[in-house]
Amino acid sequence: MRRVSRRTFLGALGGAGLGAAGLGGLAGCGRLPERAGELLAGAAPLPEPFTVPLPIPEVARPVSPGRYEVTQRVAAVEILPGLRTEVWGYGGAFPGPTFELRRGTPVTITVRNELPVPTSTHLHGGVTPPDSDGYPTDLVVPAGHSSHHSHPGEVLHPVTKDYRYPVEQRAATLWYHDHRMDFTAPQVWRGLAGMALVRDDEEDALPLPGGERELPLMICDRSFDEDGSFRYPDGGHHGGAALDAEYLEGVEGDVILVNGAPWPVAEVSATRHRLRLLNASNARRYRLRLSPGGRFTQIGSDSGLLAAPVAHDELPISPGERYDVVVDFSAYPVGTAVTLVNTLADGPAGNVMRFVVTSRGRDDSAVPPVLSRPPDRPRPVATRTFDFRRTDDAWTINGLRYRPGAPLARPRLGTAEVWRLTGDFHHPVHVHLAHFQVLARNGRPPAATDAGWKDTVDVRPYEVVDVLARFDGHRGLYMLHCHNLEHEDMAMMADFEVI
Ligand SMILES: [Cu+2]
Repeated sequence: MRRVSRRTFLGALGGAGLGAAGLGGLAGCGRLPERAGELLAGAAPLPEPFTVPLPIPEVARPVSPGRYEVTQRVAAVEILPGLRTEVWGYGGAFPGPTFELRRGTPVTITVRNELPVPTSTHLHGGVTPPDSDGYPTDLVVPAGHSSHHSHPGEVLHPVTKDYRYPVEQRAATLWYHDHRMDFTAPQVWRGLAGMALVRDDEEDALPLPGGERELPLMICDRSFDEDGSFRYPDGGHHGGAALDAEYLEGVEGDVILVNGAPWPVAEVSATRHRLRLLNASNARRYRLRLSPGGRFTQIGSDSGLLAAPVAHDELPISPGERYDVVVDFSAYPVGTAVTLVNTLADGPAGNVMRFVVTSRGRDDSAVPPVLSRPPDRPRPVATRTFDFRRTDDAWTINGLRYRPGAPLARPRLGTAEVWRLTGDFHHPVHVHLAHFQVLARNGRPPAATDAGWKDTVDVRPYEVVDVLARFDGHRGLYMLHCHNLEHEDMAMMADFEVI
C-alpha cells in the first residue's frame, strides 16, 4: 500500500468534508459550540461508571543516578473490565510511568522503540535543548523498519535515542507524549503518553498535601471496539492510512479514562488532596465541576505554582493544559460521593471520575496565601500574530501548512514578545520551550483560570488571545502548534527559532 501522508490526503479531499461537517455547522448556529471534535462511537459495552479503582501510574526508577531507560512497546492491558486492549505504551503501560524530576538535577532518558512505527518524544512544558525536544521529524526508528526519508531534514535514530533534560525550571506538572510528524494523534490515542512532575525547594517548603494525598490525574477519552481494542478512524492502518474526513475537526471518544481507567473511583479521607489535572485528550475539551458542589483551589498552572491560590467553581481544560488544584474533602460528610463531572458533555462523557469520602483523617496540610514568587512579567520587545484557521484545504497557521525548518519567527534568547493568537475554531495553542502569561482575551482581562505561567492556552472560535512569551534557556528550532492532535497532524504547526 502506498504511504499517504495526512496532509496529502487533506489536499486530495479539497476541504469538502471539513466545510460541511465542521465549520459550516459552526457558522449556521448562532451560538459558538464548546465542542471541539466529532464523537466516535465505540462498539464495546460501556462499563458501569465508578466501579474501577483509580490506578496511579508507577513512578519511573532510574537505572543509575540521573539515567532512565524506557521501552516503547506493545502490550495487552485491561482497560474495560473483562476485555484486553492492545496499547502502545512507554514501558508497555498506559499511561506511561510518572517521572519524578528535580529542578537543577539533569536527567537522561533513553527511549527504546520496539513498536511497529517511528516515534518522537516531547516533554510537554519542558525547557529542553532543541535536539531533545521531540521535533516531529527527529525520529526513533524501530529495528527492521524501512528507513526511507519521507520528510526533508528527517533525522533517524535506529532503535534508541537519549533525551537530555536539564530540568532548569520551576516545579510544575509536565507530561510527555509522542510527537511524530503526521501521526501524533493515532500514536497518542494508542497510549504514548505519561506524566512528569518537577519538584523544587520552593514547593517543598509549602505545607501542601502530599504522598497518597497527591494524585496525578491524566484525563482522556477513547473509543473501543467490541473486542476491547482501541477504535480510531484511520482504518487501523497505523503508519499508512489517513483520517476519515468526518473526523478532521478532531476525534472524541465515548469512554472517559482517568489514568487509563474508565470513570474510576478513588476512596479518600475527609482531608485536603492535591489533584494534578491534565487533559491528555486528542480533541475533547472539558469543563470540570464537583458534584454535589465544591471548589477547586488552584495552586498551579501549566508551568508551576501561582503566586497565590485562586478558587474556582469550574475549570475549563483544553487538550494539553494542566491545573494543579487542592480539593478539601473535609467539606463533605463521611460517606459522600463527590463526582468530578464535565459540564460540556451530556450522557456518559458528562462524568469523569468519583471520589468517595470514606473516613475522617488527620490533616496537617494547608494552602498558604502566598505560594511562590513566579518570575516577573518582562517587557515585550516585539508583537507577532499567529492565526489558526482552515485555509482552503488544511488546518494552517498564518495561512501556511507546516513546513519543518521554515521558522515563522526568530525571537532572541532572553527576550519576551507578545504573541497574538487568533483562530476560527477551538485551537488549544501550545508553545514549546517558551512559557507565557495570558494578557488579554478579546482585549479584556483574561479569565481567572488563565492565571499563572502557561504553555498551552485555549483559543476559542474567533477569539483574540494575547500572551506574553519569554524565550529562555536554549537557542534553536522549536515549534508552536495546535494541541488538538488531529489539527496538529493536519499541518497546524509552525517552527520558530530562538536566536
Ligand atoms: Cu486546532
